[in-house]
Amino acid sequence: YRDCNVNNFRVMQDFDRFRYAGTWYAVAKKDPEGLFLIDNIVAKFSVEDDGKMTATAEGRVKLFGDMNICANMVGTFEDTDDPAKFKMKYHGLLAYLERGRDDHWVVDTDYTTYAIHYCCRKQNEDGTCQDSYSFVFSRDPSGLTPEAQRIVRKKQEEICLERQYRVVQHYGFCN
Ligand code: FEN
Repeated sequence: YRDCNVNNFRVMQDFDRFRYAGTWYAVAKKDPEGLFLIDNIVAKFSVEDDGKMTATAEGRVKLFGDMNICANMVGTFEDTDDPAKFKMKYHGLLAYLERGRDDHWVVDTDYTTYAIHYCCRKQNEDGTCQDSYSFVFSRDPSGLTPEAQRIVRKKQEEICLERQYRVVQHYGFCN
C-alpha cells in the first residue's frame, strides 16, 4: 500500500547538484492551482562559486486571454538538511510575472536522462498534498527512453500523482 503523506515521500538519495547542473527539458508536468508555465518549458540549473544552486526556466505563458509570451523565470535555492530538498525563491524577469517561494524536491534522477521534480504548496490536515506541481525532465527534448518512462511512472505513483500529468510540447516558441 501507498503512503500519500508528503513528509514520507522518498527523494533522491545523495543528490549531487553538480551532476544535476545543465539543461533539462520538461517533457511532462502536473499543474498547480492558478497560473503556470504552459509549454516549451526548459530549465537550466547551475552551481555558483559559493556552492549554491540556481536555475532559470523559460516557458510559454498566456497573458490577458490571447497574448502569448515566453516567460523568463529565475530561481535561487536554499539548502535544507536533506540534500535533495530545497526552498526555491523565484521571480520573472518581467515585473508582472509571478514570484514566490516554493519547495523544490528532486524525487529521482539518473542525471544523464531523466529527473522527477516535486513541489507541494499546500498540505491537507492529514499530510497529503492539496496543491502540488511536478515536472518530468529529460536531457533530450524529444522525450524519454522506455526504460526511463517505466521508472518515472513508478515514481509518479509513489508521490500519488499517477495519471495527473500532461505532455509538455516543444515547438520552439522560446527559441
Ligand atoms: C522550475 C525549476 C527551474 C527554476 C524555476 C522553476 C519554476 C518556475 C515557476 C514558474 C511560474 C511561472 C508563472 C508565470 C506567470 C521548477 C521549473 C524558477 C514556478 C506562474 C502569468 C500568466 C498570466 C498573467 C500573468 C502571469 O507569471 N504567468 O496574466
